Amino acid sequence: MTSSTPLLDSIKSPADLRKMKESDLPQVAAELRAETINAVAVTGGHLGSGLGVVELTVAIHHVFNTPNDRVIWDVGHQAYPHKILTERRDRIRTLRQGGGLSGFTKRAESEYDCFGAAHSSTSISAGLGMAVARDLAGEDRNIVAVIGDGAMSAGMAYEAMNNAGAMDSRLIVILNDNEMSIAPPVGAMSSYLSRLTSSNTYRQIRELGKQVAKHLPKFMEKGAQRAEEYARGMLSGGTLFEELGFYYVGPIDGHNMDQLLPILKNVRDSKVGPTLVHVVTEKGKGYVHAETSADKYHGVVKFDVATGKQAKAQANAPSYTKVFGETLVKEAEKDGKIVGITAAMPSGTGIDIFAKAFPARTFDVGIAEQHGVTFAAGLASEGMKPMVAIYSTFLQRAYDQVVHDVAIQKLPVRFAIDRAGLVGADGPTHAGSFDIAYLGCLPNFVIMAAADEAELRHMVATSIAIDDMPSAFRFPRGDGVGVELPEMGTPLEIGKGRIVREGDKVALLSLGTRLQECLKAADVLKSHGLTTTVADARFAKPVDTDLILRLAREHEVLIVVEEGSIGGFGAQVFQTLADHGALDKGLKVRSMVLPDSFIDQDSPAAMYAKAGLDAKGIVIKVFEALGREKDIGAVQLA
Ligand SMILES: Cc1ncc(C[n+]2csc(CCOP(=O)(O)OP(=O)(O)O)c2C)c(N)n1
Repeated sequence: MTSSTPLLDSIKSPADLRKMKESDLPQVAAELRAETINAVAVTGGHLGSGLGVVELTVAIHHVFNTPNDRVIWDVGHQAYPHKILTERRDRIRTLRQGGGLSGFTKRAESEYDCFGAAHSSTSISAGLGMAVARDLAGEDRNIVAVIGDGAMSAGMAYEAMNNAGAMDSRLIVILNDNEMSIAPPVGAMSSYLSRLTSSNTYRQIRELGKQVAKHLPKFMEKGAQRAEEYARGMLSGGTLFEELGFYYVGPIDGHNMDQLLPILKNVRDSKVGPTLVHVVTEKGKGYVHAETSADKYHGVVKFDVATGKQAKAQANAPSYTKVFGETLVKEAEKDGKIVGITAAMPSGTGIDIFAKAFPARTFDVGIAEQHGVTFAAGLASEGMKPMVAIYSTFLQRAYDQVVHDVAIQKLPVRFAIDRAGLVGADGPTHAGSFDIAYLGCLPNFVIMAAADEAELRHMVATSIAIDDMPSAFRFPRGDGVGVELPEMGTPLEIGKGRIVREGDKVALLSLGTRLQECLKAADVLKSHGLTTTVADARFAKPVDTDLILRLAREHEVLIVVEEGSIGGFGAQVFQTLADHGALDKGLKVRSMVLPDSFIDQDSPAAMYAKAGLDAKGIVIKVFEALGREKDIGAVQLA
């Protein structure tokens, strides 16, 4: 029965939810779903994943004693309903905004977020660590890891299950199976889960859901363990998980409280070793526009709740991602050896564009960055030309594969590094801050950064042409600057930068898309009587030694600008200057990099301003280097 007073209003924390009658929980779920939709309509963000776990979220917080019981949300992008129930409803419309709630789970934000995430497939490992810590401390609490079927395609999840099964530690893993990653999931594991859920036994449990609910509590009186065995016996399957040492329960309907509540209670009380509850949900559940969209509204910008229409920002230029995808198609039309690889991010990386043109030459390996890189190395070892299209932040996960399988063997794997630099609303977990530093220190690597979309086109061509060692080119999230695109890219001379504007007092050496800000800064400096050379380094490795030394020789001040962490291009330039004695002659040299801190989510402009990596910041840096601090107040740029 539904009541007309919003029940959600009476829930300040999960403790209130736990006092409620089970029969009220479907209404709580309905209100929570509406609140999630209304909030994301104004903030944008991940929607479909959260809508799919609304009932599960309510059931978990009702059955488990959070925050003492630990609940870990894998990736954390589905945790908006969890945030609403855990004392953050009043701030839910600040999601992903500057100063607001993170779009993922974050330890610093709430005691209910016991583990921070955003990169996938970490929850079982973290949960096992917590379970072992509990056991060593002689404590008694439940540890619940909720992981999606997409996240289950990553090796780390299996490493964790393998370890958990052997340790027999008490850990509950809830597999949230919605048959979707961002794109439809891929791989044998995904087919295995489909077989489990489409088997007769699953159809049977759907019909028998009510009966299970009636029976299980009664069994519990006799012994919770027996009840579990009953459910398990009825729903034979999950052999793979059982072989790994997990006690498998399911599959159950994740939108049906009559199934969720008794089974979660039994699992909570049965105190057996590691348990996997296989819950079947629908991504985007309960919001028709999400349910009927191809990606189930995985990620959305602001939208109109009634029509589901998303607010499209007016773009002045194609996105870098699109330019990359289209350029790769053009190159692949000429060269049959080019293949494209993505780790579960076909649309995010532009590989979907390539896949349309060359389906047989496209490989989505699942959320498996490590495998993806070594798979590419294998392809390269046989003479293919693999292009690994990947976000800077996710390539971090495959670092040893880059070093050991690619660089040491000097295999010509190409890396198209998207989302290089600050990314705005997704915050520090998704910022591409470190790739220049972590690749720049490796021998046998060519590393480029595109200053605009035409440069990107040339860099794709350059990396295809480099066939005797690995290469990478980085480019940011978002739209290009609107320059004219050449029909085809032309391979660049390796290790050579270019002068974009000539001056004689100040030199700005830029790597990547901060070039536009350097040009703006040069205009301002000119109005202060400082003529400025602006150079685009193009290559972070090998650096253009001649260019660097010339800039040092012919200017009083040299500022190196990049959108990356310390230890990146600036460090290479300093090393070059030092090794050639160019620092001994009074040159005023400064580097501008991202601050040595993790910058919280905000608008990109605000993040750049905070990092000082905009035109204003560059001008200030020049004045400081020249000892003209008194001029800083007159800098007019926003
Ligand atoms: C290591 C890593 N690679 C890629 C991603 C990008 N990503 C975010 S969510 C997601 C899909 C996750 O699918 P699933 O676990 O099934 O959750 P669902 O969104 O379907 O609820 C991907 C690929 C990521 N977060 N982490």
